[in-house]
Amino acid sequence: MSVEKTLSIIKPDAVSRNLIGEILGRFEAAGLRVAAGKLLRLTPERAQAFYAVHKERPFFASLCAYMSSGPIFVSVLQGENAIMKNREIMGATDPAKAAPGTIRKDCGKDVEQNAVHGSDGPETAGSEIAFFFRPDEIF
Ligand code: IDP
Ligand code: MG
Repeated sequence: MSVEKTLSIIKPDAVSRNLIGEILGRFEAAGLRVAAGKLLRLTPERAQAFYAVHKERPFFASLCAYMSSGPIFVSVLQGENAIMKNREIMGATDPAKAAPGTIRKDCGKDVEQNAVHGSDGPETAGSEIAFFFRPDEIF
């Protein structure tokens, strides 16, 4: 194991329900540290660029509309094994299938509006962090 950085997004459904503190608290309680963070709103074009890997999926247009529908809180989480640890704390993509105690189980609305995003591997973590943060914004 090693100290890693990963990108986390608190999605519009969770920001609108006032869950930023609740969700960041869960990351901190699990030993992850917030190394960068900001509230912003994606344009539809920026959302399409962020989710380009999914552009052939049937839910792509709806996903990008949703992700640009309101503010999101983006952060860099740092810690031992941060990428997989974050995925475990988030839970499965579909809140209905996510394990008890996970963020998506407790805070997600449905398979699309599932409260949080987290990078799925070292390469995506690097590119997703660079999508939102300059090096001097990361501590
Ligand atoms: P992940 O966020 O758990 O990595 P991905 O398969 O990468 O899941 O999907 C990216 C995002 O697209 C999901 O978090 C969710 O918001 C949305 N999504 C995934 N599958 C579906 C679906 O079947 N219907 C609607 N939206 C979906
Ligand atoms: Mg994914």
